[in-house]
Amino acid sequence: MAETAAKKAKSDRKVALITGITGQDGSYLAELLIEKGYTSSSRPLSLCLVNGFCFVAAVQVHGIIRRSSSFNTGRIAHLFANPVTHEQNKMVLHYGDLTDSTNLVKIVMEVQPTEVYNLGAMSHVKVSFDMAEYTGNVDGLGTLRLLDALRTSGLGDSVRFYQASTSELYGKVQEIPQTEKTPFYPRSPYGVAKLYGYWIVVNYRESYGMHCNNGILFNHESPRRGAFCWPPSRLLPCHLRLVASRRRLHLIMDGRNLPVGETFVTRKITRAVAKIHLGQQESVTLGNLDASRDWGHAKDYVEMMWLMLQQDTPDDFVIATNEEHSVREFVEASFRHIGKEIVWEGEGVNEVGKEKDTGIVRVKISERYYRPAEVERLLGNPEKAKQKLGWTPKISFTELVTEMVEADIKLMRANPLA
Ligand code: NDP
Ligand code: GDR
Repeated sequence: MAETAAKKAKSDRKVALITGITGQDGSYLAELLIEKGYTSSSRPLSLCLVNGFCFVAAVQVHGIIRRSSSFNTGRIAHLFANPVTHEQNKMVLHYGDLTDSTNLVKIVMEVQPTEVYNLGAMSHVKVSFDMAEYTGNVDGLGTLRLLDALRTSGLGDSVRFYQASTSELYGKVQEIPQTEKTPFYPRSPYGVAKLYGYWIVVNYRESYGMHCNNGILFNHESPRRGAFCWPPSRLLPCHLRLVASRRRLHLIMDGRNLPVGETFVTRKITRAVAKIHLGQQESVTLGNLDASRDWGHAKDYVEMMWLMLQQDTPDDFVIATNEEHSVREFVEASFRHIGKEIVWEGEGVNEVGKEKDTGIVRVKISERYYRPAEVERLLGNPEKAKQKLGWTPKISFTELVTEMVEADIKLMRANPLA
């Protein structure tokens, strides 16, 4: 009987390990999992009675963070500030890196996770053209390293694995909307690295019977979407130089001039809208306005990651809203929120700026933000996830834009240098 209780206790253990916990999705996922621990009982650590034996059902979230010369834990700092999370050891952080196999083995041996969420990645598509090898190493081989650490540590039979796959796998349009069956045609080193990640996950599922899942997530955003934050020192390997010219910052790498602070387009737009609204910025410069994306909210999408790992059978799922908007439409919706009308003046022409008091804003277009190869359209059909996981996104496009613009206005008002 003691053995049964011990077995049951082990199977009731819910110990999650998250790579990329400091990122947008990692932070929302950590919150969600900690919350789940609370909801299973009125107390975070629940006492369960099985076959007359009493044991503690451990619900814990572990995260892997990278050592960096400046703090990179801003998105999860509030979880430390929460005494329940902190004092009761509900969230534990480990230094590690997806490029370091021995460290990954050490962490999984120590943590003995029951669920692993592999969200760690060099996640910027345009940057992946500049850091192609590194991106392949982290996003592609990193996935293999983590899977293999779990298998060689003897956790292959018990652990459930979530891989952060991406709509970037579809790349060049083969079919609209994209489903789990649409052929892949990645268009960037990032997409190609993630393609390796996708297939190695399928391979470990088929070869070793591991509970490995791919979430093919379409773009999802939030006020926590990655943005340039001063100082950018952690972006600067020693062979890069940071120089200031004409009051702009540039990175000089291999003699090439890179703009500092690559950020994702939605957050770039909402930050600019906030700054323009507060009179802190004159204009915004963007790249390809015609690209279109299926944008959802990160909070909705992390719930699905968890749902995938609660299924008996592992599988791959498209997660999307099935609604498509161009970058131009995102810009329009954002400026509409602050009551500004946009004049699209001569795309490719750079001499534009804000016309004060007219309520009109003009947007600069620069080739600097174009990619060597573009993904023109992404629109996902999440029917399978709806049917099998009972999942539907709750936050609409307009609500997403509103939340992001409002959050950035609040942020910039409090700290114009943010
Ligand atoms: P972010 O860029 O916000 O976060 C990436 C995370 O990965 C950060 O915590 C970062 O750490 C960590 N990381 C980077 N390099 C390494 C490394 N070498 N070893 C360990 N960790 C590393 O991404 P998101 O939260 O937006 O996305 C999460 C995952 O989902 C990523 O894999 C992304 O490619 C994928 N994805 C994202 C989509 C989206 O629209 N957001 C859509 C589809 C897939 P640090 O803070 O130190 O930089
Ligand atoms: P994406 O997101 O490449 O889809 O990858 P991003 O927001 O960077 O670009 C979306 C589209 O907007 C166009 N664009 C610009 N993009 C940026 N970053 N900056 C600009 O100024 C700009 N102007 C126009 C781009 O060309 C592109 O077509 C995101 C990441 O989160 C990936 O990790 C994830 O896998 C995919 O979404 C799904």
